[in-house]
Order: sequence, then structure tokens, then C-alpha cells
Amino acid sequence: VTAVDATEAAALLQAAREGRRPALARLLSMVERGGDDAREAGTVAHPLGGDAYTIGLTGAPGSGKSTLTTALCARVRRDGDRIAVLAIDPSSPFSGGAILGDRVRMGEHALDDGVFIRSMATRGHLGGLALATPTAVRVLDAVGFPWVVIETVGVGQVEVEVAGAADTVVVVVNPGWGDAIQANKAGLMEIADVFVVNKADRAGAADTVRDLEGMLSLSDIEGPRPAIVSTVATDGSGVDELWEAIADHRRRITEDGTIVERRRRRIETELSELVAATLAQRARVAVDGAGFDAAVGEVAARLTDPWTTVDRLLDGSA
Ligand SMILES: Nc1nc2c(ncn2[C@@H]2O[C@H](COP(=O)(O)OP(=O)(O)OP(=O)(O)O)[C@@H](O)[C@H]2O)c(=O)[nH]1
Ligand SMILES: [Mg+2]
Repeated sequence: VTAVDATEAAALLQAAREGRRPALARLLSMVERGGDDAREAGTVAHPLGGDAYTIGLTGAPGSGKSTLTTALCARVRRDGDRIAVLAIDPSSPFSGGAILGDRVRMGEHALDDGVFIRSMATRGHLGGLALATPTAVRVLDAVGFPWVVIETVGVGQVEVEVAGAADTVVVVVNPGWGDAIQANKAGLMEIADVFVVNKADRAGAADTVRDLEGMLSLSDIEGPRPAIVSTVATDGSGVDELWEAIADHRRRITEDGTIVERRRRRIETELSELVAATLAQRARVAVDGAGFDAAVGEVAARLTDPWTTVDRLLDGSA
């Protein structure tokens, strides 16, 4: 893979803005690779963004997130708006199963220029998902998608954080004893702006709604209560209501101004993470791989402490 320079990134972005999908796909691959490539893509995109509205969609594996997202795409297309979907780190990124599954499920939109769907897997490099996602959104924003859905599995701290860093956060649960409790444990209660009880064609949906209401009334989360919507994603039931709930939330945070605060906090988190990743990278470069390993060995052997070592690593990196 060859590095892409700033002129090339700008040319790719221009082409993507003119509707050329291969150019957009290449930009997102740059973001996935991280490092300098991600920086080039993000740098050209950043000044052109700011108009996209982001929806985070998270929940247990198999709860119907992708099916719901497909239904939401259809809903958005009825209004004539364009929509992009980032399916982050699908459960089995390398088997091809999840990605292929997403394609098949989202197949009804495959020929629609107004819908762009992309799976992203960024495990293993510095900053990973937490850094790649905001920059991928930046690119889609700059390309002119007014709606961007970020789908993550609601398991694992980073996945929950990534979906939680959206303008409206939708948490998907299913009927069944304990699903709401699991969502609570995974930290999804705190981030939800809208709850969806999907697979409402199965027994127990009303009980799950009650569980959620009960938990919400016991919680000490500030601000208005999240809406709870029941859906059957496979036949589209409840999807209009879900879209209404998202639109209501958007109206509310726009009117009371909290959207500005949300977006600022997001940038704050991103900057902290970027500083940490940049410093970690510099420290490693300053001492080369063997030097870093040697530093690890010295701390492990208690020849020195971690703080002194960090000072030394960063001193050499200025
Ligand atoms: N009965 C029923 N099945 C559903 C419903 N929504 C989705 N499914 C099915 O549930 C399965 C999982 O759906 P997905 O949309 O792939 O779920 P997901 O949450 O995106 O899954 P991961 O991305 O793998 O975590 C599929 O077989 C869907 O057809 C629903 O409302 N009712
Ligand atoms: Mg999915």
C-alpha cells in the first residue's frame, strides 16, 4: 500500500464530492489505515464538514442493528435525503461472514446512489476505532451526506464509546428476560437517547418496554427520559416511529443548544485521544522497537519506574 500525499487526498475528496464512489472508498481506506494517511484524509475533509447529523446505533450482537439501519435508510430516502452508514468492526471482520451479511441485507440499497454503506475494521493500530471513526464521519460529512449512521456492537468499552459519540444515540434491545438488564450492565443505559425494542414480533416485547421504563425511572440520569420505540425491523413496523423519535431528539437538542455542547465534548475527547496516540507514537519512534522493549524490560525488572521512563522516552522525541 502506497502512502497518499496531500494533493492526492484533495483530488480524491473532490472526486468523492462529485459522486465518485471509488474515490470515497479510497479515502475511507486511508482513514482505516490510520497514521499519516488518516491525517491527510482528515485534514482535507475537516474544513468542509459540519453539516452532517450523526446517529449512533448500538446493541447486543444480532439484535437487528443492520436490519434496522437498512429500514432507516429506506425511510430517509423517502424524504429524498442521502445517508451513509459506517458499520464499525462487525463481529467477524475477517471471516467475511458479517460483512457479506451486511451487504446482502443492505442489498436493496446497493444500486441507490443516495445510500453509502461501509464496513470498517481498524483493530490493531494505535488509537484504533476511537480515532478512525470521527475521521471517517468527517470524510462522509465533507462529501455531503446529511445523515451518517454509526453501527457498533454494544459490547466493549470502545464500541460503546464510539456509538455514544453521536448526535442521537439509539440503543437496540430485544424482548426476553434480562436483555434490558444486560444493556444496563454494558453501560448502554447512560448513552441512550432512544431505546428500540426490536424483534417485537417475539414474545415479551411489552415486558421489555416495562423493564426499560422501570430502569429509567430508577436511574439518576439527568435530562429528559429517552423515548422507547418497539420495532419489527424485518417488516418495517415501528420504523416511522423510530425515525420520529430520532427527529424529536434532534429538534430538542437543537432548540436547547445542547447539540453544541455534545459536539464540543466529542472534539475534546478526540483531541485527548489524538494527543495520547501521537505521544505514544513519538516515544516509540524516538527509541526504535528494540529500545522500547528494553525500556519495558527495565521497568519490569524494577531498575527504574514507569514515570521516569516516560519522561526519558518523551524527552528524546521532541
Ligand atoms: N424476528 C425478527 N428477526 C429480526 C428482526 N430484526 C432483525 N432480525 C433478524 O435477526 C438477525 C440479526 O439481524 P442483524 O440486523 O444482522 O443484527 P445486527 O445487530 O446487525 O447483528 P451484528 O452486526 O452481527 O451484531 C437476522 O437474521 C435478522 O433477519 C425482527 O424485528 N424480528
Ligand atoms: Mg450488523
